[in-house]
Amino acid sequence: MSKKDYKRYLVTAALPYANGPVHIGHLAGCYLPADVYVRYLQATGKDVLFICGSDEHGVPITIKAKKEGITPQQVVDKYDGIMKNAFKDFGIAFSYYGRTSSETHKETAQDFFRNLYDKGVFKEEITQQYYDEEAKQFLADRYITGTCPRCANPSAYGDQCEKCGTALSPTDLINPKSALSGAVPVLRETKNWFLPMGEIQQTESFKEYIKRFEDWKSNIKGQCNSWLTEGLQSRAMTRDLDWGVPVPIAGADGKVLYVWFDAPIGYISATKEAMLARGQEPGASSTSWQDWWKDEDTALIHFIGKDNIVFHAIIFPMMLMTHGEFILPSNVPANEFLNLEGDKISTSRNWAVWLHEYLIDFPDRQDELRYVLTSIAPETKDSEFTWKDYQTRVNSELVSIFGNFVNRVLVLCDKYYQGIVPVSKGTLSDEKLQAAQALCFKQVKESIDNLELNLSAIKLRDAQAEFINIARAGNKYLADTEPWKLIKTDAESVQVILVDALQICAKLCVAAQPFLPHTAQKLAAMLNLESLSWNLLQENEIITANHALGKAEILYKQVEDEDINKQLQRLEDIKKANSVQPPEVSVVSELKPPISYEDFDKLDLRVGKVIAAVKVPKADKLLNLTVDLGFEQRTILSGIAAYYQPEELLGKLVTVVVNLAPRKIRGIESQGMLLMAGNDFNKLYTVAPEQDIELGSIVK
Ligand code: B3M
Ligand code: ZN
Repeated sequence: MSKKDYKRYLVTAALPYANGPVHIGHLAGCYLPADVYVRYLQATGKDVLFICGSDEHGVPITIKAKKEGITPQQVVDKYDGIMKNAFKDFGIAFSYYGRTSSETHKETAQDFFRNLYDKGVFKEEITQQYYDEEAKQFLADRYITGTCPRCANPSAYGDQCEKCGTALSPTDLINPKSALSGAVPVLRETKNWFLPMGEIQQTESFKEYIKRFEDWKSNIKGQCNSWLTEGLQSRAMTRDLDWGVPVPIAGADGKVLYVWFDAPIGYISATKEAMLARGQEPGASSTSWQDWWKDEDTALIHFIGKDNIVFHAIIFPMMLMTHGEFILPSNVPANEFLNLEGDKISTSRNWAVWLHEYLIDFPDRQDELRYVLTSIAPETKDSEFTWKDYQTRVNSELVSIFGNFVNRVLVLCDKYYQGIVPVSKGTLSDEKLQAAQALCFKQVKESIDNLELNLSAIKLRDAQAEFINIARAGNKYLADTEPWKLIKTDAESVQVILVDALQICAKLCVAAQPFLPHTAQKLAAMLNLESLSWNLLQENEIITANHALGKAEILYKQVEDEDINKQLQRLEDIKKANSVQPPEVSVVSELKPPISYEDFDKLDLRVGKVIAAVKVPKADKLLNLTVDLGFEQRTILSGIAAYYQPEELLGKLVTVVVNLAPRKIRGIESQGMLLMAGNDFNKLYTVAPEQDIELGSIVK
């Protein structure tokens, strides 16, 4: 970030679409890093507001509603609750979680739009859009399906073909159809309001703003620079749709704000609501929402996933900038994607670990998942979650290092001192013990320094690794000094060692807060600590003599093989279910012009049987078939290698055009042609009589 010390920190996490539950990819990519960072800022005594909420507009929600046969409002009501609870369960401690369907949001977004409109920022443009005359509405890109011009996939969408990945415009589709009514849509003129991003890109204030990218993560810089180099295009900030915030100007009936115009304003409206709620708390300080959004002493930090980069790093700042009263983001930490067991996480394919389901199988083990997800956070590149790795990290790091260290210290203190912290004499008797102590302190101090550094640079993976290093140093200290043996010969030194170890436990408790908030609470109770201020990390003595410790408890349970096998089995079942492909929607190809009976009668069609089949070398489409026609055997080359393995054809009855002039292909003479049924891009099937009849029979 450009400035070191801000007066306050406004941290936002992308508003998730309220059309599905939350999975580990969401958590790892955005909400967990935001939460870790916020908890760190709070522990250091910073004034922080952590804002999120449900994004309740946009086409995906209307599509979900159609699919489930309910209204968009019912969809968002359902998922808003589910998402909110999942976040809460995992300790994602938003100061406020709003909804973009709220009245405050509608007003805020409309005011914002009107402000830009009055300033003449938008360009009005008339464009041609598909319109469904039966459903009487314009169609969003996602509402138009048709055949992909690239790969002939018959169910491509107006914005993208999911089969070949090509980005499309609705007018690229062959045989476009409305997903609402099935009708063939017609092009109609419509007026919309565009943000002239190309022009804004040229302004001095924008050029000044993008200097900030220099300090940001390289994925942001990379994506933004490639957009900027290509030159930005104007983008419509209004849409012809009936679900969203109505466009608040005359002549815009039936139009709503573009979801990416209204959603980021959701951060502002949620801040307003948060301040309203805070103002009603007894004895609350009177912070206004404007302090958070309009004072240069506020750091505005947007945590997002990489698919949201351009909206947060370019479009929203352009909106804020043209409005003029708002601060611009100080940082936009974007993460890459998390994969699951070798495959992309996908809601539609149910390829995910859902947060609410995880908690059913692993009750009260939120911190274990938080820990693993931070360890593998996709901070600089895509990363992967596997259950095996989950098990290894929990068992060998949380259980064996951190949990084990804390437990040994507390159990020994209970055993030797009945849980009352002894007076430490401060010096160890023997040189070897002194060396172990010095080494431990050195390692702990280094780790704490790095931890702080990494946290403020938002390198949370490294920071968490430093946290574990503190426990590792503590563990080593115990292993090197063996207080359980020493107690018989040198009880005074044992007091020193265990008091040292207790200070390390207390530091771990403080340092655990951002990453493992549930553990930190538990441990604070075990150590009977009241304050967990981050400053304590720099203190030599956090726990003083005669302090009464709480009851020791096991922090983490071992993850057993059967725990993860169950999860792997579940994924295996999903994979199986997914591999059963639903039948593809077929398109009726255009009919050919009529022919006379005489023309048809010229064809000589006969029943034959495939008696040999081999691939044609270096021709991946061709099979070389020997077909028995009863009266003779023929060699026929057929372009069906993509649909049949040679051996599948052996013994099959087929229909052959026997009077087609022979043709040489790849040096082999093909003496006829097989009839096949189907669409080339899908699957072709042989055509045969329904009974095993005499070879050479006429087909007519
Ligand atoms: N709802 C996209 C998403 O959930 C979008 C983010 C809005 S942030 C203002 O990935
Ligand atoms: Zn395609």
